[in-house]
Amino acid sequence: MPKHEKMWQDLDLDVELHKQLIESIHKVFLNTVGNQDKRPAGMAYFDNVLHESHSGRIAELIEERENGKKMMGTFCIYVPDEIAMAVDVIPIALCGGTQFSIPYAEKMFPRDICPLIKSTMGMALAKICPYGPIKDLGVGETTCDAKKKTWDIVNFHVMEVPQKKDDIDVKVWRKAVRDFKDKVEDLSGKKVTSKKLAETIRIMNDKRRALKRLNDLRNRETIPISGLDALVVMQAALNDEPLRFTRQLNKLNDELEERVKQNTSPFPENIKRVMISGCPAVMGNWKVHSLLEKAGAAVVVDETCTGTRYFENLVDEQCKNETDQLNALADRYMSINCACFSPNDERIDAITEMVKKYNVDGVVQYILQYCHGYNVEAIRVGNILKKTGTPSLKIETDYSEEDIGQLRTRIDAFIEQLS
Ligand code: BJ8
Repeated sequence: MPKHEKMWQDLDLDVELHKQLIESIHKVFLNTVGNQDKRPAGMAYFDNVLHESHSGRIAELIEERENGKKMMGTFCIYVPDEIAMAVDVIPIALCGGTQFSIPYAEKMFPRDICPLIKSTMGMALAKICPYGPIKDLGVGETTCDAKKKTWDIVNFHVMEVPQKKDDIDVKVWRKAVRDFKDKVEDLSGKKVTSKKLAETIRIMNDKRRALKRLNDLRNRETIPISGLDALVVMQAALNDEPLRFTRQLNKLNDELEERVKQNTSPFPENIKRVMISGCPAVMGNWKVHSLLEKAGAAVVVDETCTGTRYFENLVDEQCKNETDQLNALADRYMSINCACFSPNDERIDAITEMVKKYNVDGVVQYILQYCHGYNVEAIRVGNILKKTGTPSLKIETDYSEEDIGQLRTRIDAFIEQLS
């Protein structure tokens, strides 16, 4: 019996179907991430995080649970990991990025909801997600309609993310953060302390600092890493143990510094620099980054939740008591400019600044099919880019390979336009 098969059986997974899932993801990985040239050696670690996400990482989490920790599944970067970690609850993102599981979700869910939700729910319904059986708590949020209604079905704890950023909304969100603290305290039977919070805030800030360092390196004239590999790092960030992740990322960053000095890049000189802006691309989803870079562009920055929105803005580390720490946490998370906010001027301003900061030649607005928030906000984003003379392309797509030919043609034409 192959390694980990017994574990999957014990978790009551459909082992045969699970094998097909892994093969399917592996095939996509080889055709995208795996067939790039001049990859940094340090990427081997992050590739492995992806490969081990259903095996070694699950075994590790099971062991942690046996040692008294709890596990919490999340679906949005609005959930403040620091608070859970302060009471030994391990947060893991549950979002699915594979087409394989979508038909299983469509047996129950409407077809016309976003692939991220369908992919995740399909994995649970088809019994091929090992995280479902080992999670002690699921945490959702009120960011988009399809997610909100999904939580009612799967019985998640729901955090109220407001839709505006006025004073009253800040109060609502701070309360949601305090309620979340109560929830994880109940789950673990432990109390959040100011000392523990200070420790977990530092751990997560260090992780953000390392991710920012990676992003700054992508902004050099010699681009030392592909956008696709940077995406793999981001996807690993949502799954890996944070201290280990940060250590490995800093090692990779050191290697990238060296590559800049040696003028080593996966790209030719004067390549067109592109920013991706919009929806997250979670583990298993490498489609648009791969198409863009194969077509001859370099993705130098991602204005997404698998990009800058995940790591920008640190939590204030100077707060001296628990109340101030919780408010500082709430404030940092509320500065994430998700398209669920209205108005969302902060996101428009951030995009304008990033175009300049990263010296991008063009922006690709990446919209997951049926994500109405980002899709409608794309009009404002497109208008501001037009005003600043930045060429942009809006891509609305799912996880399937059906539209790859058509996307390739549009991307080729876009890159031609940048030249
Ligand atoms: S903070 S972007 S991670 S909600 S699931 S909104 S793609 S229709 S993921 Fe998100 Fe939090 Fe916002 Fe970021 Fe659209 Fe799909 Fe909804 Fe989605």
